[in-house]
Amino acid sequence: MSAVSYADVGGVNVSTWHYIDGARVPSPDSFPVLSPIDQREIAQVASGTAAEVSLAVSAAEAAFDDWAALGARGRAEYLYRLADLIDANVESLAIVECEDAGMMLRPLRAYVAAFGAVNFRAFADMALAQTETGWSYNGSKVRVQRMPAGPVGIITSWNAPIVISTWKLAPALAAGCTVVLKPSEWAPLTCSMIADLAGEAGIPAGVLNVVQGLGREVGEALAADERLTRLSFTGSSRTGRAVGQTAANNMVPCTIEAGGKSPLVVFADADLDAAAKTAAFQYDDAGQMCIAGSRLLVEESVAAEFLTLLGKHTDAHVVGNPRDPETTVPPLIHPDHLARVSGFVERAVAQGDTLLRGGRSLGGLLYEPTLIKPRSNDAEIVQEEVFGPVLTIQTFSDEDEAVRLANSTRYGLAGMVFTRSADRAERVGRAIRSGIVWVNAFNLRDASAPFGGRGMSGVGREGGQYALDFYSDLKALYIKEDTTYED
Ligand code: TXE
Repeated sequence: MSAVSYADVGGVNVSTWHYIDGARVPSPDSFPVLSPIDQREIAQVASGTAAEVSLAVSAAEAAFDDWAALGARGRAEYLYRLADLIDANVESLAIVECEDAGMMLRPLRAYVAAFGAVNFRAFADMALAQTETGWSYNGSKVRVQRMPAGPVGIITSWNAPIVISTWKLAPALAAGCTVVLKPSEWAPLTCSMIADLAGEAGIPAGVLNVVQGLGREVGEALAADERLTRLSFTGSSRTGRAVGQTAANNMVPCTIEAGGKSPLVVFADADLDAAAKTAAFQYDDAGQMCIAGSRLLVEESVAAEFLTLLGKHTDAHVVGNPRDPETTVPPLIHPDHLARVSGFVERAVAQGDTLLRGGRSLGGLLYEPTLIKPRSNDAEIVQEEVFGPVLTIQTFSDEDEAVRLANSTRYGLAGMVFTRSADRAERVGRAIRSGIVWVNAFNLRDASAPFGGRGMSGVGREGGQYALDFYSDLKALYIKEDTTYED
């Protein structure tokens, strides 16, 4: 690979080598990173192999005992410093995430990039607040202890790299684990910046390692490394399955966060304008959100009115360059992904679904906000995750049918319900089978709450104590209270 170990991305220098044992490490080969904005090559990034993965896992293994021994208080000092450094570098992180992942610069600057800091502070605080429980049992004291699990592997996706990587890194590090992170090859650059900030925060060498490269090479080697004690994955259901199988082979607990096909259910008694506004918001980030409510389910009696309101809010979207503050629908991540998204729409039309709006590429990787009325609930466009600015709309006649449709896919990450009835909110909120339900809201995220899905949406829960427990081994320690031992 080239001797140049950094790329100039929008005026920000980003290291393109791996970060292993506190140092930058090259590989013989590299892969190109294209900006979704104009498909220009913005970096050549070190393309790792099993050799670099092995080096990184060795470093994480060697660093583990000292990091674990620091305790929650000692680790929190480092994590707070890292959070402060992320805050101090929000502008650079925002610029690079915009160029690299095509995410909108305005929200990145305003709050999205800062989520990295929010995550490190929140999980450091939660780890500090943990207390050991204990009680007397049969002449002994039993105590439940949390032991950091060991070195862990984290594999992340291209959408929202800062938010998703720190959402996993923060609880792992706060719990006392050391980490090898493999970012997505389609948007690997801000994870590299976070590694540098971790170094600047003084986090000891080997505690946080980043190996860049392709899924088939680095992802597979990382998942298969038997020295890892946990695997945490965000990406497609298909890869999630493969990672889960490898984890099962090694008897390693894993969390898999694999997107969804979440319902957004609108009852006739809802604030229809608010519901339509939230429905149109699902086109934000070009629909590349795992929690997107991409299936609109609307009570028949208000469907016409809802469609008009949805049209009004969709008209307000600006499809364009994510650097432009007015843009709300940025480009899709990659030409392959554009082909995938438009393929879904073309097949839907060919199979007899009705295109109500959009359905065209707008040049580059831009794609129109698209609305489809499927011919049946079995249609591919209803059942499969598109991960683009494509929504379907279906109607229902009563609450039972709404719940049946809401629960009719293999996924189960999120659900949204719009109603003014508190009783219905309770009933339908409970009946929707998914990891999260928002009533009259969308994307409220408390770091203390569980996050994750069922079925093809994944395995396990992230967030709060659930994440800290995942990265810990629970131990029941019995110590006899009476010290006079019999023999
Ligand atoms: O996912 P992949 P991609 C969905 C969405 C999208 C589709 C494909 O529908 O269109 O997934 O996205 C690494 N062993 N979501 O291609 O391939 C890979 O390098 C180990 C949902 O990005 O699953 C990357 O780092 N690792 C979603 C990560 O896995 C492997 C987020 C995810 O890649 C590997 C993104 C292998 N064999 C996409 N192959 C969400 N849940 O939010 C690849 N990887």
